[in-house]
Amino acid sequence: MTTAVTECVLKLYEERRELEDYQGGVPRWCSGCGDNAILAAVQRLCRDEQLRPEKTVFVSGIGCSSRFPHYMHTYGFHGIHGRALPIAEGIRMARPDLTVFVNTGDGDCCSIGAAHWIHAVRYNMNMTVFLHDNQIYGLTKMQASPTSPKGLKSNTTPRGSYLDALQPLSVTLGVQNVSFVAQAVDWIPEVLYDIVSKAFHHKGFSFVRIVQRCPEWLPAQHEPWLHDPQRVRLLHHEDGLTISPGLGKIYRNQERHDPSNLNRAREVASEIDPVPVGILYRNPDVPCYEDLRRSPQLRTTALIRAGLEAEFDKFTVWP
Ligand SMILES: Cc1ncc(C[n+]2csc(CCOP(=O)(O)OP(=O)(O)O)c2C)c(N)n1
Ligand code: SF4
Ligand SMILES: [Mg+2]
Repeated sequence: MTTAVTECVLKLYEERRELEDYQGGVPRWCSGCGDNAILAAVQRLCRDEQLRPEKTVFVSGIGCSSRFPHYMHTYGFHGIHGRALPIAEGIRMARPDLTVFVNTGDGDCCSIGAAHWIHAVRYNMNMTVFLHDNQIYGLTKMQASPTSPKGLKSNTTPRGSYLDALQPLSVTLGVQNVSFVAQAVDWIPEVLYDIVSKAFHHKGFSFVRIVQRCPEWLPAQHEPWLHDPQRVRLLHHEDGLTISPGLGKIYRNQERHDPSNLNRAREVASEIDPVPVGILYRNPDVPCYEDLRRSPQLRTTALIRAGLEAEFDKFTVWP
């Protein structure tokens, strides 16, 4: 009997998982929403890496993009607006055996969650973070976000936004201990997948800004970039992206960029047109906070109980 059960469990682990095995509920995003392309790339990654759903968790805040965990057939935590990163950090500390992904919007990450973002970069915990940057608050129906372009008319900026847009790549690259920064656009699936995969394979805080279309509130915003391949500059390098011959024929605007060059990465980060796409920076040698902090002893139940008893004993009033 026991052997039969063991065989059954082993078979479950050995069975190859297909794309459908990672697909959760039917996405409720608008048609043409760039979130759909990001979901497709991430589900493909899970299939290609044969990630175990019960060992994988997607964490998000609040926003259209933050509905992501519902559409993955893995564990998920649809969190609190702006708090996806601290939730993910808690998971990393408590459950180092889990693979952690974060999906966060430009409002979620760069506005209400900005303080958490800065510190998460510095802590460099091992997780893959996707910033779905549609340059607007989508879910709450079109308020300007920190990454909205200057002059954008929205519900909160009827005369047009007054300030230059915040550049998420520049901010991230300015923080101590930054270890991986990349930029993708939702409309080039081949490159999007490649970047998602490179980010996943980096050990540390992998930050991927994805320029994401929101056809509902900003239908014209990305049209010029979409229709003119010259306005996309592909960054390539043997330690970064390699461009396939087919893609190279369409996207001829290319730059050889070494991802270990932080100063050049910072220059590239502030460019908007042409939009740079690729791995801007990677440093595999930055230590992860959870590795620095984790006790070398295993956190067994007995050890945890002994620690708690010792704490409680400090407050004992009876002799
Ligand atoms: C503490 C708190 N403040 C405000 C809100 C309202 N709210 C929900 S989503 C959102 C902005 C969403 O924008 P973004 O993060 O860019 O995600 P998108 O919908 O564009 O994917 C806001 C302001 C909230 N849910 N909680
Ligand atoms: S409102 Fe915009 S971001 Fe939200 S689902 Fe629709 S297209 Fe996507
Ligand atoms: Mg947004």
